[in-house]
Amino acid sequence: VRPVRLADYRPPDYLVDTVHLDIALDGAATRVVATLAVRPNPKGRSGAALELDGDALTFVRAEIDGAAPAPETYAAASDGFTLHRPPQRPFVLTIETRLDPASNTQLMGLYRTASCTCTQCEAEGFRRITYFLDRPDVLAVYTTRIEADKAEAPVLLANGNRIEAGDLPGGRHYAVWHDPFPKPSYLFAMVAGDLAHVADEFVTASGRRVRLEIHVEPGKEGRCAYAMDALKRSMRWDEEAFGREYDLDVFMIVAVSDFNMGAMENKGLNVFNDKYVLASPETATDLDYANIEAIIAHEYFHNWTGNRITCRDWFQLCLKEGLTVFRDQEFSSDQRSRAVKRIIDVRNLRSQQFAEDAGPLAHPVRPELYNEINNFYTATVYEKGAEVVRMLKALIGDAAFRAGMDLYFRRHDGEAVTIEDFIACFAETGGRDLGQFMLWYRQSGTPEVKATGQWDAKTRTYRLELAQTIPPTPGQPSKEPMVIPVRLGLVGASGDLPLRLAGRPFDGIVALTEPSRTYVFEGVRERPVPSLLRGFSAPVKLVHELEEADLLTLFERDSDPFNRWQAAQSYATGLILRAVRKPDLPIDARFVAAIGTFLDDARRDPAFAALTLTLPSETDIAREIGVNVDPDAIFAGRQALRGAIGRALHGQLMRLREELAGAGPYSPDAAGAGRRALRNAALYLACGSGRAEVLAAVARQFAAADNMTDRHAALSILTLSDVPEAEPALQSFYERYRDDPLVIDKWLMVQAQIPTTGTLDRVKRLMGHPAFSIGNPNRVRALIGAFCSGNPTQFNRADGEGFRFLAAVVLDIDGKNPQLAARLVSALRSWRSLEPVRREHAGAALRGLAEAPSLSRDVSDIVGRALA
Ligand code: BAL
Ligand code: ZN
Repeated sequence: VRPVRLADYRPPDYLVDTVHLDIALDGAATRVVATLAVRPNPKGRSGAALELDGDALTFVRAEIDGAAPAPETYAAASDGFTLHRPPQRPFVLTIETRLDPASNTQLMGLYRTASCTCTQCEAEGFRRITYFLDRPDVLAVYTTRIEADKAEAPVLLANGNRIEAGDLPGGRHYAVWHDPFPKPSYLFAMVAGDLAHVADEFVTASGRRVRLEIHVEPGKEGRCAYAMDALKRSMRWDEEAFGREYDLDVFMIVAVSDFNMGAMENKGLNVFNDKYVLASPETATDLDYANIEAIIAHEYFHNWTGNRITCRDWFQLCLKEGLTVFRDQEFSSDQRSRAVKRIIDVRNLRSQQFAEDAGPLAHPVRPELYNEINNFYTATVYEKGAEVVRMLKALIGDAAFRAGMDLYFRRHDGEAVTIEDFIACFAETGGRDLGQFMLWYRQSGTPEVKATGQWDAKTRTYRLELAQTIPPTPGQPSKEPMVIPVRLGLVGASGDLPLRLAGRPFDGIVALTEPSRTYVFEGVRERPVPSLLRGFSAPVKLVHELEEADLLTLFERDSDPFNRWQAAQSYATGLILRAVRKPDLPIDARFVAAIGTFLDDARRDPAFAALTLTLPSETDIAREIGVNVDPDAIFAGRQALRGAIGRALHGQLMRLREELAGAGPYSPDAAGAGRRALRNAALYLACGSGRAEVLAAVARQFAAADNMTDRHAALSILTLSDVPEAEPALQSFYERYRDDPLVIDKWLMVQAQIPTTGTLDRVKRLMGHPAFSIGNPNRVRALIGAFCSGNPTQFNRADGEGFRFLAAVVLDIDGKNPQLAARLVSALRSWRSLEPVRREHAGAALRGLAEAPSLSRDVSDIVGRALA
């Protein structure tokens, strides 16, 4: 396969102004007639052939301006349609193709899911529906006519506004939709099926009435209320925070049960994985609710950042994704707690993106080359992409950032643009050169910032040296220094010290632009503890020389909540690392005592306290160790800390849990979720004591819970603790929710994560369970994804069985759904950091995959890069 390179970008030779699609659903003989108004692009090559993309298409016929072209003037194959010498004037090209949505197991293009026939086009699925210039810089106005059997598909939806509908002979009917906003083909969508819906209305700031509809499988209408509420809050927020109004008469969401991604922002017709729409207290956890809120917002926000202004080419994916993640993070911060949201996002960034950036799959936020674009919907493009926008805002300030966004919307509305276009807006409003800042888009790898500080009592100065290094990554052996915003303060005996830097009051942030630099803070009257990278102001690894006593100072006194949390995490990480290296040493009692003191005050901010009580994960510790990782030793080290806390503090933890017991019915709001999170974090730690009365309390919570958050937390504690109470709980959970696939996913997931040797056999057994289906991405991710990415000791078994299992499953799935298969392989992205025996097994599994015949481009790309 020839890679696609950013450097090779050329404007299209032809443009398409309008697209009329006539889609007649008829089982395996579904007919698509596309009528395209084509014209030569003045910026393209004059006289060039018109080469339309296609993928697995069955060609029926073509017409140019209403007449059949001579056979020698064109070529039609399943993977493309070429017009050798197209007219050098505007012309109308009509092409008919035939499809069978039911046999489309890739879930790209037009496919069947339980309740409907639907589409997924991003990134390159439109070419599986009809031949097209399937690239984001070809923007057209779409009119879509859908025809189907009325009984089978009473609901017919497409982008835009519905302009016509009616009955047809033979029990059929049709609808015509028109989207006035020019869009790239990846934003096309249609849905036809037997769907129920809930409707609402939103009045925009300028008084436009917008009809809101959420379409779901009949019977699921009662689970849409939270998604609808989140949608309305998102619409209001985007008006208030960014001045962005919605622009069509209707905004629709369709929830489907077979979906490769979380959701898709098609213009006016978002298609969602049902997991991120449907919720009720009995079936969804607080985390599910928070995810629904964030993803509903994310897809809605794409209407401006992605749809109205889109990407010139797929290398610019972060232009819409990084920015839109930033926007949804800000939304959730405003709706909930900013500090808590930041900690959750940084935890996720470190566990996903830092891991990606440290291994063979590392790539820049804006890659310069790809074999398969589907493999670049990554934590780096999304999450690091969002961090880059956050740094931009920190560097130029809130007002210039908002002005830059306004300018971006004004200048580029209706266009397909690049990161350079985006950044130019902020260079203008911020009045500064952002050339060095662009390195954040070009250089991969997590920069390391080393901090060394010295207080001079005589001169009352504190010298802080910051030095940056960026590790080599695939294709980038050496790096240039980046611009790194470091928010910081100095903490003294009674909190933050007032500071001066270079004779002026210090505004709290420095921008490190050189390999290293020393800052001399003046007027520092006592020995301070530096609080660096407050709010996690840059996606870097901070290396400092703080001792445990300093960490305790920050934990207790830092004005920055992120760094209070970070201090506790760093302390706990150090203790676990020590326990991994010297399992016989007792756990440091000072930390346990500090946690005890913290518990006394934990009620003040339960959500924050819950995060503080959440120990660093096994993957966090593995990342910290970096080389020769032994997941069993890490598990044991982490358990040692959990056990020490549980044994010392179980009484206090259980009392806190009692005091926080809910009053009144379940509500998914942030305050209620925070209380439940703290209660369950306390229960998990207390259970580390192994005491019978704690275990009994977990079992009672499982049985008596009035909401899924508490029931699921209890089940998870039981299964993770490998106690006899786990089996009956699993059994009863299954009986209770057997007809609810999204809840059964939780049942599959907790079992896949049991950290004991029988789990691989259990996972294999569950693959034969009637609740499991290898064709459904949610089921596969819940069972196989959770095992491979969420069970470090059992996936990374020293005998290599976990890796061999993954390879076999990937081969099986690859024949049906390459995108899903490729996602699973990325569980091996850190394989080189394992200790030699496991590393050898993991490498062998990857090499076995590489040698398999007829591997998809998706899987062979990941495997090839992982082995390179
Ligand atoms: N554009 C793919 C799904 C999302 O990021 O919204
Ligand atoms: Zn997105």
